[in-house]
Formats: sequence, structure tokens, C-alpha cells
Amino acid sequence: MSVSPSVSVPHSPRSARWQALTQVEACDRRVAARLDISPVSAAILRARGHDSPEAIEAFFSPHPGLLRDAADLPDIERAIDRLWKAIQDRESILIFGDYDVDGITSTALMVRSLQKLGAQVSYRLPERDESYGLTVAAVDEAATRKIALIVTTDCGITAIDAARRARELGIDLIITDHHEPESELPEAVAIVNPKRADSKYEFTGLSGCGVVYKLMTELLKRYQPTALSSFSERYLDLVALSTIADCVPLHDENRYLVARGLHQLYGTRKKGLRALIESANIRDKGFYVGGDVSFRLAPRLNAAGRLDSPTLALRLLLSNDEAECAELAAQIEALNGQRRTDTDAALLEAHELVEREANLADDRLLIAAGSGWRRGVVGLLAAKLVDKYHRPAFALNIENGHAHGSGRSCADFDLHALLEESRELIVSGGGHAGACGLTVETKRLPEFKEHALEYAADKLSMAELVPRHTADCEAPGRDVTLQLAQEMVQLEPCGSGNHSPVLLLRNARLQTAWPLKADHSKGRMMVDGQSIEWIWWRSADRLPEFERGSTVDCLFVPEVNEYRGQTSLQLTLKDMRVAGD
Ligand SMILES: [Mn+2]
Repeated sequence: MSVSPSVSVPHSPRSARWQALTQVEACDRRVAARLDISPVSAAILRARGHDSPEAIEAFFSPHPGLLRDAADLPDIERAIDRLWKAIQDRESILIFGDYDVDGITSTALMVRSLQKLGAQVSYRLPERDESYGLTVAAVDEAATRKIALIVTTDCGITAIDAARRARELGIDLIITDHHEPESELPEAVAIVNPKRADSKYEFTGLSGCGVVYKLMTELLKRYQPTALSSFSERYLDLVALSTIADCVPLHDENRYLVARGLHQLYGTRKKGLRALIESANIRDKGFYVGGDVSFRLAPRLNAAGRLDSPTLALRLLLSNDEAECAELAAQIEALNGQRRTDTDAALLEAHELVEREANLADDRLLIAAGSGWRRGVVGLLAAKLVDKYHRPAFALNIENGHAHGSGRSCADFDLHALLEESRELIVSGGGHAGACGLTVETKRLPEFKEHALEYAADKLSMAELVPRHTADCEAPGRDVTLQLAQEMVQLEPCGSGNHSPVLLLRNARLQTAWPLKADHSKGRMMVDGQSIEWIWWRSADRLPEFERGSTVDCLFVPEVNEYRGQTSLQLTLKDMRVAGD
């Protein structure tokens, strides 16, 4: 995400708290020696629950043995039998998805694979001004088109009314979803969802597209086994996109699906994905990492649904026509540019609101209420406010007499508890301690704000509202090596549940530091007898804090730098401070 230069980056005052989740222990050195890996990698993986040499080896080489048996998914048998009948009888099938990356890719996977099997298939995604999920109106519309079977992807688990309508109209319904079911399930031919209370499937972290992938592999396994092996590779690019974009945890079978899927994506022959990749201008490293999807590809696909129509992105994923793909990719690129401009403007506005309205010396919590902020942007705004001001924050969009938006927390403040305390003042709200959604009537907003500020003042002291920088591991100087940097790449794919590690290094001696163009800086530091190059993005304003020869601590990511055929270690700094401050 880009931030316009007028928005300052979060500053790290001397009072910042630096901590590491773990250290290198003796057991890590033993495991590292046995596997010939860096002790820092061993420590990071131990802290993430991979605490035996076998578990670490399996983590480094995700294999198909991680895949679970699709036959354990609830109702899968009924789903594939009904689908196969529809394919055989050339019944008219409608795939109903959603407007985000998961909803779009799962629809694309279903449509492409059913077409390949000769099915009569069409699709429908909800537009941004329609409500989420399968609606009664959408079922009525399907009836006018003589649809015999509706299959939902990434939605439908709460579509009780729509399911009843489908039954009345004689349309069969298969629901595939990965969202949390409520106590009552819709009436359908089959409901394939690993989160069903009666599910025997032991992993609940599949994306919506992941569920569809499992369904289709099981269908082929049963009815067309010769097509299975090419199918199970060909569509993993879509599964990887959805799994990273939907922020489901990247462990268990998702680790294999995404690792293999990113490989598939890198060499994809889908013309639309090629066009999208080209316009996203991804630096070619010879492979893709999780960040290439989460920061480059996913925002573009989402921009279509958020600013115009998700069907643009779906058509891109379905088209085999080069000219059409180029045209759609260009349209999506323009929408993404618009999204970034809008987001930067909203961010600036939110910061200005806080500077103007909040009492930063005393307010333990921030509420920024603006207008024209899109649904997809309020969560990001709240998170950016927390980053900058180090206290819980809400970003709310005011429209039609209601303020609607998101809250993000820090310093162990419980937003869920705050909302429970505020039931009488709000229309609705829910979530977790760390993140929540909220709707308040605009006329009651001042009251809610006063209550929230009082509540927060009671729970938090100003002293607690300092930035905290949490590294994954403290790296002893002697373990900061090129090998470590190379292994950090093998922790990929990184994303939700397996984030890219940040390390803490203490007591390095700053040898040189000089400004680069565009506010960046670069230099060298002496670490345990070796001189290592570092680079620090957007840090020009911080350089005057440091003198040559001084001892510093830093938060960093070790990276492999390749220059004129030479490979060397380079530290990308996230922050630096005078040692022991
Ligand atoms: Mn989803």
C-alpha cells in the first residue's frame, strides 16, 4: 500500500518498548547442527510450534502428504453425485460466488473445471451495492433463467430464506462455504463446509476456493480419475491466490496448497492471470512469495469488486482471449490506481481528524468519523491510526444517519468488552479483543465517544500507550549470516499464521550511514567481527539520531543481496535505536 508523502511514517520515540518473542536456546543449536540450518531459524520455528527436527524438515519441504482426505468433508458424496448428474444430463448450473478474491477465484475454479467436463454452467457474483451471499432475489432471477442447480462458493451457509425459495421453485441447491455456520442450517441438497458442527474434517482453515478445490478433486477421483492429476495441479494457482488473500492460516494442508500453488502461479498459462501479473509489475525473483499475492495481485482483484464490478475480475480469470485479457487487466489497473488514491486521501483525512479533535495528551482511545470512506478501507484506517498514535482506534464512515466502521486495538485493551459495555448506545457491534466492527447512530456518536473514552481511561494508563516493537527472535550477532537470510526465503509462503519474521539484533557498531534518494538510507554496521551492509527505507529523518561509531540495536529482516553475480547478506532495517535506550 502506498502512503502519500504528506502522511508521516510512524515515529519511534525513545520510550518504545522492544521485545523478542524468543531467543536462541541450547536446544535450537542442537536441532540446527543436526539439520544444518541456522539456530535462529530453529528458534523461530520452535516458537511457532514446529518443535522437533522432523516437524522442521516437514515445514521446509511442504509435500502432498499434508493433503487431507476430501471424503471427510460433510455432504461431499451428495454434492458430487448431484453435480455429476447435472453434468451428464446437461442441466443448467449456476455458480453463485462473492465479490472478494476468495469469492471470485472459487467461482472461476468451479466454472472452468465444470466447463472442462462439458457442463452447462453460468455464474453470478453480488455487486458492491447488493447484500452479501445468496438472496431470495438472486434465486428468483435464476428461476427466470431456467436454472436447475445453484452451487454457492464462499457463501451460502446462512442463506436460509434463499434456500427455502429455491426449494419452492424446484431449484436444487448445493452450498460450499467456509464461513462459520449458525445453529440452523439452510435446507439444501448438500452443505459442504469444514466448519459444520458435525464435520469429520479435522482442518477448518480452508479458504472458500480451497473447499471448491477439494470438492472437484473428489468428483474427478470418483467419476473421471484420468483427469485427476492434471486438474489437481492446474487450479492450484487460484487456490493459492484465495488462501493468501482470505487470510486463512498458512499451515496444515494450506501450506502445501499455497507453496505448490505459488509455483503454479509463477508459470501459469491462464491468459488473464498472465495479464494481471504483468500489469502488477512484480519483481522477478524466479519465484513468488506470499507478499506478491497479498500486496500486488489480491488488491487488484479486490479493486474490481470494491470500485466497479467483481465480474470484471472474474471474466479476467475465465477468459482465454489475449486481447480481452489485456483490456480487462488495464481496466483493473486503473481501478486499483483509483483505490490507492482514495485510500491515501482517506488516510490523510483520518490523521487530520485526530490531530484536530483528539486530546493526544490524555485520550486513551481514538474515534475518527469521516464520510466517503469505503467499507474495505475503514479497517486499514483504524490499523494505521493505532500504528501512528499507539492507542486503540476506530475509523467510522458516516452515511444515512449511521456511523459504521472498524476498531483495532493494542496494549491488551479489549474492544469486545468495550462494545459489550456499550450495548445501549450502539446499533450493533462485534468481533474480538483486538479487532471489531461497529455501527452507531450518528446522533448518538458523541455519547458513545464520551463513554468509550471514560471506559478506556479506566482500563489504560498513558504510560501503557507507547509503541511496542515485537521481534520474532533475538539473533545473536554470530548467527546473523547469509545462510540465515537464505533460510528466511524457505519460510515462505508467508502470510496469516506464518508471517515473515522480523529479528532483533543488539549492540552492533554503526560504521557508516548515508542518505539515498527518496528518503531512504544505507550504511554498514559491525556485527560480531563482520561488517554487514544495511538498508533502511524512508528513514532520512531518523539518520541525525545516530553518530558513526555508536552502538545500536536494530529490528531487521536478513536478505540475500545479489549484485554483479556476487551474493551477500544485507539487513533491511525496520527500526534502529541507540543501544540499551
Ligand atoms: Mn472467503
